Order: sequence, then C-alpha cells, then structure tokens
Amino acid sequence: MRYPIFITLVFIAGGIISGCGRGNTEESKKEFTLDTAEAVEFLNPPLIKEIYTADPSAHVFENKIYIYPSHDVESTVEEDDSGAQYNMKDYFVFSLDKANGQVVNHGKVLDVKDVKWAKRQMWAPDAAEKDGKYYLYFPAKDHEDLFRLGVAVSDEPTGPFIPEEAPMKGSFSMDPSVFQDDDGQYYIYWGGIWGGQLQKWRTGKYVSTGNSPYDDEPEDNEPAIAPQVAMLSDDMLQFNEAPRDVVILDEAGNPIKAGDHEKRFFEASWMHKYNGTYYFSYSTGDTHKIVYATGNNPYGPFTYQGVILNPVQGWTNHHSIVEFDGQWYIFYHDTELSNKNYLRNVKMSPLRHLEDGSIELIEPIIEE
Ligand code: FUB
Repeated sequence: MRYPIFITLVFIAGGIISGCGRGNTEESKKEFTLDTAEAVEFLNPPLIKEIYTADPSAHVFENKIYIYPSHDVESTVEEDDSGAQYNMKDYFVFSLDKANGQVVNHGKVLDVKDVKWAKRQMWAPDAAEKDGKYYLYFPAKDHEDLFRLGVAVSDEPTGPFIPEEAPMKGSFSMDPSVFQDDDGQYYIYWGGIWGGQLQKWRTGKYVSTGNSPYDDEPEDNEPAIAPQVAMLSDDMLQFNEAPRDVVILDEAGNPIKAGDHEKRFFEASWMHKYNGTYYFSYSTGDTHKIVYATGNNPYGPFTYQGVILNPVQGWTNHHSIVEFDGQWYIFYHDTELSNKNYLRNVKMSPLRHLEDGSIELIEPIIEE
C-alpha cells in the first residue's frame, strides 16, 4: 500500500478528480493538497465522531448491525510509503439497532499489547459468528515486521476478544474478511499489495528484493497479484487448506493485468452473495475506487463488472456490504472530520442491486 501524506482530492475548474501521484515532492504536495476554499458536500455523514474509525466491517448479529472498524490515531511514527503512519494499536466495536439509528460504542475490545505475536499496525479487521461464539480476525505486523493474520475469540459480539497465542498458521499480508456461505462453510479472503506486502509472497515465501514497497511487483503486462482465499477450519481458528489465488478476469476472460490500476486488486477484499451470485469487491488503491467482480462459487474466478463506490475524500477506500431488514448497505470511510489521510471516519449508505445483477454506482461526494 502506498499512502501519500496529503489529501488525494484536487479541485479543477469546479470539478473533483482523484490524484494518484506518489512522492513527497513540492509538485505532489500541490497535487494532494485539499483546497478547503471549495465547499465539499458529502453524500453521508460520519457515523462516529468521538474517535477516528476506518475500514468498517459490518455484520448483522442478534438482529443488530455491528461495526468492526480500524481505530485511527495520531502517531509519532514518521510517515512513509508503506503506511507506517497508520499505526493503530487497538480495536473498538460499535452497533446500531436500525439504519441511521444511534451508534452505540461498546468500547475497546482488543489491544496490541495483549497480542503476544504482534508488534504494531493493527489494520483492517473483520468478525464472524459461529455456534454462539464470535471471532475477530485482524492483521498486524509481527516482531519481524511481517504482516500476519490473527484471531481473537469472545462469547459476545461486543467482546472483549481473547487473542490466540500465535497468528494463523501460514498467514501473511493483511485485510482479512470472512464470508459464511449458505451451506454453513466459512471462507477467509485477504491480502493487500505495496505496504500490505502481498507482492513479496509470490513464491509462497517472503522474498523482498529491496526496501521499497513497490519492489517485487509483476511487470505491467503480467497478471496482477491475486488476493487470497482459504476455507476456514471447523474451529474458525486456522486455514483448512492451502491459500488459493482469487483470480479476477476481464470481460474477455483474461486475468486483469498488473498495469491496469483502474481494475486490479489492491486491498480491502469483501464477499457478499446476492441472488445466488458471489460478489467479490475490493479497493483499487492508487485509483481509489471500490470495484466488484462476480462468480458462481466462493473461490472464483470472478469476472470484473464495474465500480461500486467512486473515490472518497482521502487516499484509502475500504468498505463492507451487508443486508439488514431487507435493505443492502455499504459501509465505507473518508476523511471528512480530519482532512488527514490516516485519520478517517466511517459512514454508511444504501446500496442497490439492479435487475440485471449489476450494482448501482455510489458517488460519495456530491458535485455542485
Ligand atoms: O487502515 C489501514 C489500512 O488502510 C487498511 O488495512 C487498508 O485497507 C487501508 O484502508
């Protein structure tokens, strides 16, 4: 993941475009500076204002919507292109008993200091329920600075969650999300390139040819790095099989290429099922979109379909999709409250599946 320090929206002739420059040069500073003189009208208000929250994974448990977000904090760690400034240390849980109802803060449910194997960067989590137990899945860097996936368990959706002693065996990279299929089987999807390290696991082992998060990517004309999927074990604590590539195809049936930054997978995997079709959605990272691809089984391949959520204010775009009381919602984040890329706030918006199976595009910023 490459996370420029400056806000990604620039205003040109009254319009808004997303920037995707890379470095901390004078030119890119200009490109990434938000011109606050221009009024921005957001489609949805922040759901939580008392702390900064991001990467909202929403689920319906016990007839309520529970949100499992990242908890963004100010940090003394120097900002860099691998996202060190996203130096989160703990997780909180929130719930809503109706859409747009009051958000209840259930407090802190897990702290990095209670996770033996983890050193830093508690990034985007997810949660699942099985047989009355709740499982919080989270990525963090271990003591060798490699991202791993962890699990913590609770008897309640509100935690507190007790972490396992070690990360999930054979886990790597970040952004886990768990999907329960109609047959009761659970699958975990994960991965993220650049600062998320996925491109350094191409051989099945961690191989880093340089210190830059951009090293070890495929050439532009090669297939893009694939997100990962594995069935979960019955006890929900481990992979039940070797990780598999989630292959994403273009309309012609060819794997999306690494150079196709508008469509290739970057991070933020999410799976939902609608009318028997599997919808795999994800962030395109440096083009700042949430897009989706569909398939007929949980492993794929999936065929690219289009954009669900256009760029938000802020560099990252990360979402979840859930049905509650017969209505589908997308949960996402932006930087409305802070104007800083690494201090985000979560939001929700209705999401519509159209008759032809496509998803209606959501514009998170209303242009005047
Ligand atoms: O919150 C830290 C990272 O930013 C997440 O893991 C990514 O998906 C991006 O939103």
